[in-house]
Amino acid sequence: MSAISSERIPNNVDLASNKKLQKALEDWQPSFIDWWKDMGPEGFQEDLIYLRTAVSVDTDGWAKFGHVKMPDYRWGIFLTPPEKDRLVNFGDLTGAAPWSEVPGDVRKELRRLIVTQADTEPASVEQQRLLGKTAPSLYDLRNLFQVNVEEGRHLWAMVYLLMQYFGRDGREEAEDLLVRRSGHADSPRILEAFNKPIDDWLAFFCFTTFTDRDGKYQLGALAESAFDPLARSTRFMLTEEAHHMFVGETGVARVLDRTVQLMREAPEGDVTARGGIPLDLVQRYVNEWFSASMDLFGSEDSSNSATYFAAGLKGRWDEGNDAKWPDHRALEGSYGLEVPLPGGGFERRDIPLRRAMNLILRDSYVDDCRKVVERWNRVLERAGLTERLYLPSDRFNRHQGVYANMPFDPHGALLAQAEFDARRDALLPSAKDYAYVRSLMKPCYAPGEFASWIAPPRKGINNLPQEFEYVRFARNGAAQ
Ligand code: BYC
Ligand code: FE
Ligand code: FE
Repeated sequence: MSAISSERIPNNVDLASNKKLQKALEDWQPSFIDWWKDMGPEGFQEDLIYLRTAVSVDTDGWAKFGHVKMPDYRWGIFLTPPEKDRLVNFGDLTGAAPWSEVPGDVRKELRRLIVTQADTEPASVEQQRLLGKTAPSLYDLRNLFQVNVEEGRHLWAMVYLLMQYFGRDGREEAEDLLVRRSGHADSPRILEAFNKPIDDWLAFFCFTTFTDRDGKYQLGALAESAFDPLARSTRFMLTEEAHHMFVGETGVARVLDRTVQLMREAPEGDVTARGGIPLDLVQRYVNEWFSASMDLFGSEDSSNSATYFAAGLKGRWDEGNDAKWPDHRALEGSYGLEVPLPGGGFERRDIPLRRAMNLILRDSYVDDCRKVVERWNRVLERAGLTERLYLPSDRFNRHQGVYANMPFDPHGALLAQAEFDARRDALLPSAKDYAYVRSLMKPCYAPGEFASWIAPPRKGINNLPQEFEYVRFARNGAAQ
């Protein structure tokens, strides 16, 4: 095992002079590497991947490109530079100085938020570990691995906080993060969406569009935290998140591009006859991953969220924007919501604002998702099609919150269970859909070539051409 150094672990947290932290990370690092080799991308650990590595937080340091083996990727620890005279800008502590240590009275809550955030990062790597075997191109293969190593770095970012600020129980949590497994019957990941399989690339693109975007909003809320190291750590993570969402959004757009092309070539024909993915199937995947990601915001009416907000742990998206949030304490006012009654029908509930913080954060997220769908629809519009994609209602297919486990249709109308069951396969991906999409998932590893079901990207990575060798296989013929 190599010792921790800034060469091995690029950092701006002065690791070299912090012996205790260094020791804790040195003890944890081999477990991380074992986990990565076991649960990271299967079959590509020896190959050279054209990756972007962050070696500092400066504009010219956070995106160094070069071919590296994934286990040699330098998972660094970075906080954005401290903001001079920063003040807490929401909750009971509005106007107070932020903390550089964890206060005893919110230690448990803070640890829990950090552990929950941390848990999603390795979970997503586990979910995606087999996708390399069916990559539609070297460009896509490289993007998958870029996302995977960065999620690994996000785990390091949270483990740093646990070890530096939470002592022994922080170290125990760090160990447990490498023990839980996505989808495991006895030891699953914490949040539901991170236990769902991602078995094909359409699911991967929907996940990176919708679930990584939950990451953006949760990280944005934590970036407001009164706990300054958490705020600065999540702020830097957000810079990497943009690429993950880019991979998702452009991935789906390229699927649409290809489908539209096939529809034009044979207007009467069925795109599946020519290896394309039909629009209604894409919609069902959108329905699945959008609704699963909505669940990640927790309940619409949540005393946890009120506690987090009041204590200064977790703010709103863009909390610093006074025009958008004139009242940073949010002690007054309420959020009206139509809540289903046990005996049938709905009642309007006025949720006190602080208890509605999950919902308020989720609204910012949904606005963002809507813009993505509008951009996807432009592909259809430009092709002269009348079909459009849409986001299902916030009531559809929910497993958390006030609409959980009720048979709503995508417009938000409550159906009889039997009717929902009869329509289910038109609303959510069916066994047949999965089988079809899987039948398309054949690897396409020749530089510059793309699988039948997806159009090439407009541009390569880092201004390189599409046919660049984004992955250099250690052995001819690649994945074993
Ligand atoms: N699944 O008041 P409630 C990312 C639990 S993604 C399972 O409704 P709360 C990434 C909840 O824990 C961003 N359980 O919710 C993306 C609670 O349990 P207890 C991840 C759930 O606590 C892609 C109970 O239900 N970051 O980074 O206000 C790739 C009632 O709680 C779920 C974070 O989530 C669920 N979906 O909010 C890689 C930020 N939802 O207390 C990475 C940190 C709720 O009854 N986490 N529960 O045992 C949080 O802020 C909050 O924990 C949540 C839940 C927003 C998730
Ligand atoms: Fe992440
Ligand atoms: Fe991400």
